[in-house]
Amino acid sequence: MTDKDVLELSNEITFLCSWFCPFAQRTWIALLEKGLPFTYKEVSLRNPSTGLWFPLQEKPKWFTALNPLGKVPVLAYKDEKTQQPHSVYESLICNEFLEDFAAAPERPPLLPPHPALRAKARIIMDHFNTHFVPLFYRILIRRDKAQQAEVAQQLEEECDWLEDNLDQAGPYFLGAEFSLVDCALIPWFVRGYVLEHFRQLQLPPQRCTKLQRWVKAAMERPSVTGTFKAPEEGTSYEDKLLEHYVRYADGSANSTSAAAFK
Ligand SMILES: N[C@@H](CCC(=O)N[C@@H](CS)C(=O)NCC(=O)O)C(=O)O
Repeated sequence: MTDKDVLELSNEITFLCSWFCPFAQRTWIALLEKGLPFTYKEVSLRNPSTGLWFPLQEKPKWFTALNPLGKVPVLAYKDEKTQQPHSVYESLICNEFLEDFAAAPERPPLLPPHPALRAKARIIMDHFNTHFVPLFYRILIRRDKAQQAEVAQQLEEECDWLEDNLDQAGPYFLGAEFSLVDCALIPWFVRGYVLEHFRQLQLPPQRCTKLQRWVKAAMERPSVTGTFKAPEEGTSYEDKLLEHYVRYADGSANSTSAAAFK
């Protein structure tokens, strides 16, 4: 991290990300789908010597100036006409911003045109955020086997909810076109093997056949595979992610997600 108090912004979007973060991955995928030029900037959220997450007051000022919550993702840029600096944070809001910002005929839309279908997309993303996401962390954080089994069942029930809301024909969540819903949900299925490794839980369950087809199709999308970047050259993304989640699974994670989803 730089000690400078201000991050110099340009007219091109600067994307603040941490390679392991599923929330930031949502926005990374949307950026790649839109084909927008952007500068990737890795933010180090954990102290490399202790492995512990930096508390808010120890994060660099340039970073908290762009997001007072001290979290990734952040999109920051200077308006071309006015030269006013802007920053946007919270992954789902970043993605909606990109949809508005890059609304041009040559950029693929990531929401359907019909207002009711756009609303449905938002209902699915909101439901996933408030139901599935906390359970993903909770099953890793819980130490007690009976509690883990209870959360596993809740996660499977959430998959049933997704299955019921998935388009019949697919292959993407809302149908033939890849959308913000795919961007918002797929990062947690990219991490499916993490739950299998630490909790022997296979998601989606066998019975969710549409969801399984969706995971496969979305995981083959270049915008999704384009985000599978290990932090160091020559290391495996999958192995590094497993290392990252050890701290949740052994109870030593001090991140805000670990605290929020206990
Ligand atoms: N609700 C936020 C969550 C973002 C988030 O929790 N990001 C994590 C990294 S995966 C973070 O920056 N954590 C910093 C911290 O907890 O100090 C969003 O959707 O963008």
